[in-house]
Amino acid sequence: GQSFPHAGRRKPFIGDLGVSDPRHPLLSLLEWGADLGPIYEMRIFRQNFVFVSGAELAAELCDESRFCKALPPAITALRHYAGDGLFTAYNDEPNWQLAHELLMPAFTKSAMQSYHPIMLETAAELFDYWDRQSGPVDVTRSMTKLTMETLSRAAFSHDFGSFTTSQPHPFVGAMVRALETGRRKGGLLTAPGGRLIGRYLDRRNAEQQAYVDKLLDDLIAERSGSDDQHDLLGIMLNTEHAETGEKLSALNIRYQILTFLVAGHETTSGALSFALYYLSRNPDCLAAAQREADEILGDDPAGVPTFEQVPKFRYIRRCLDEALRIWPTVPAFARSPREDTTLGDRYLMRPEDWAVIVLGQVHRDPAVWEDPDVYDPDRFLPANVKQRPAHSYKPFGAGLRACIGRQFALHEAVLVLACLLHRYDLAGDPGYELTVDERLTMVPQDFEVTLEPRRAPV
Ligand code: MNH
Repeated sequence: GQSFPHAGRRKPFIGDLGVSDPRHPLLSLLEWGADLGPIYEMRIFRQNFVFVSGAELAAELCDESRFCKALPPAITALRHYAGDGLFTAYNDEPNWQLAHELLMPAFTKSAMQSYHPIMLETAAELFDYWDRQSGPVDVTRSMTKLTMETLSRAAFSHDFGSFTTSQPHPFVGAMVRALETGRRKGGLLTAPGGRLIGRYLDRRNAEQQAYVDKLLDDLIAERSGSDDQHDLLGIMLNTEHAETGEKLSALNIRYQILTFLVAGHETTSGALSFALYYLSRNPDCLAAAQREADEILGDDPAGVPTFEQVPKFRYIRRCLDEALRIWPTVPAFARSPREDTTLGDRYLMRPEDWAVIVLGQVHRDPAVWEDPDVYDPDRFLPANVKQRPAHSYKPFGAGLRACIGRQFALHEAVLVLACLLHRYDLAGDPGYELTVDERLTMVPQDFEVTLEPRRAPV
């Protein structure tokens, strides 16, 4: 007997379909659900979606003893591409446990040591690329080239040549289009005829997907038989489970690589881009971040941090944390109860139910965040973090199924911001109004900065 707040009049048959712009489902949700919190529902055809936007209910859903990851239609639709890879696997699928155990060591803080030189080299290539351009640079496009290169080099030692061509590598386009199809299919699954349209979309997309799959399968085949473990692919090919001796199959390795590429590049690119947007709008924060970069990196504008120095950019890290608060680039994740339970002492949930945590709303819940729309990196000073309730900030998800690439993303993003701010002064176009592009993740759209070298090389 629970009833959920709901806006406006629900239409017969299509339900709330009209309020959700299929090109921007999450962005239209942020608007539509703005005043409905902390829990509300949307019905699209026969499917009920329950959304949680309040920090208190979100914290309850993050309690791992009562709830676990759920895979709503938008994610199950991706299984066509990513199968039982880490992100799209069901909690009880054996390959999740196996891959999680084999790959955790490759994503620890100390494992970042081996990716550190790759991250530095890729950042240097981006700066060279910028130095050869004239005029303002498109921030998101640049950052996406950077994160795509870093990830493909760290994951399977492949260079897509992003900085030597003006166009992105065809693989990137094909991959993004394939996944875009998946996302659209996810929105259709509950519609009458949705499965049919979904199959049509898959057929139309089959060629793109075959190209992506073949490129990855060839890469995997090339490397099997060799015992080198210098990248993620090497680790996946050559590690076996300590007790059972099991290894990942070639097909599952392809799913994992595609997962890392997708989960790992646009997300980090968006985080970097939003941070640069807010820095360009907040001169005091920009000055403080540059001061920190200069203190640690010294006089040489081309100075780079050692591995051990990266965690010392405390202020720059806070700038990033705050950007991910206002614009979490993975905008939502879903949770299901392990057993029948009552959420918020009111809403009965069964294991087949799920609720979507809308991070963009939870991260701006006025009960937790003062002036939630104001960019203020000092919210992440340790003393302030300690005062907030647990689970009020979850850009990397929760529990066992939280982001495995968190350290990777943070190490890369802090390192790149530090080098960038040390090397350039940046100015955004004062007339630019932030528009957010919703792809698989959220990124700023058409945001440009003008870069000026800060001083002559020594
Ligand atoms: Mn990442 C899961 C956010 C960078 C690989 N990631 C998640 C989840 C969130 C998330 C949220 C949980 C989703 C859910 O519960 O359904 N990830 C991010 C953000 C960034 C990010 C905001 C960057 C900023 N992620 C990365 C990088 C990689 C990566 C970089 C890989 C190198 N993420 C993953 C994988 C999972 C995941 C793999 C699934 C983990 C699992 O379920 O076991």
